[in-house]
Amino acid sequence: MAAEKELKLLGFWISPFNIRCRIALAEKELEYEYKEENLAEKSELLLKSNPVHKKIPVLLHHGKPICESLIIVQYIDEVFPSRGKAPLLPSDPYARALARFWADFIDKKTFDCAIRLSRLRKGEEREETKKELTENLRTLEAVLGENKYFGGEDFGLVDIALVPFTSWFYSFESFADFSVEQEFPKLAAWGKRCLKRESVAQSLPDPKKVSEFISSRRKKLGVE
Ligand code: GS8
Repeated sequence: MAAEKELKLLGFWISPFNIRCRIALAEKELEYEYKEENLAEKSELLLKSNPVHKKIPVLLHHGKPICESLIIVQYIDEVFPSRGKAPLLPSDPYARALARFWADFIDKKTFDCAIRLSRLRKGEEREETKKELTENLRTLEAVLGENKYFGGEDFGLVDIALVPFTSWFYSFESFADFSVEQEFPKLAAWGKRCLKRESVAQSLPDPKKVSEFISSRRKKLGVE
């Protein structure tokens, strides 16, 4: 299909934001060209496509750039509504608004907090950030409840927003001394359920590689 050949993703392997886009494209069974960026020396194409933030991921559709991972996932869902097993967003406007609210919460309250935590050494600030992260994960665990996925029976936007984070769970044990398995059994089980989907399994990096990457960054920052 011509439209599919016109999809190109600029990304970086470990980026949870990039992984979101890869999962959405895989859920829709779309073919695309993937270009791994060197973030220390960004390509002209990346700088031209995302001149505001100069960040990956960027999806190019017929050469037109779309930036910001959650916007990219929603764009893919809107442009290819009939592809894949089910839409990534529900049709009911209220349910859509809720999905967008929780995806935004994941960005602002979970990822941001985890990234900050990964840059801290042991001490008071680390304990406070860890507390903040665990409270936010507790909120998400309550939102998930007994559901299969965040939206109920169908895998969708909120799952895609959060699932790249599961490959960080292993690293928390080494740099933040806490076990997601023990503290958040529902989230841990949900993560394993998501991993059974081909789209997720083929997109998530090996948690040990993520841990090595985070550890080498911590060493560079002098916090390990
Ligand atoms: C975040 C993208 C981002 O942080 C999104 O797409 O959802 N809100 C955006 N991209 C990072 C890599 S992942 O840590 C990036 O491109 N960084 C390069 C830089 O800051 O120079």
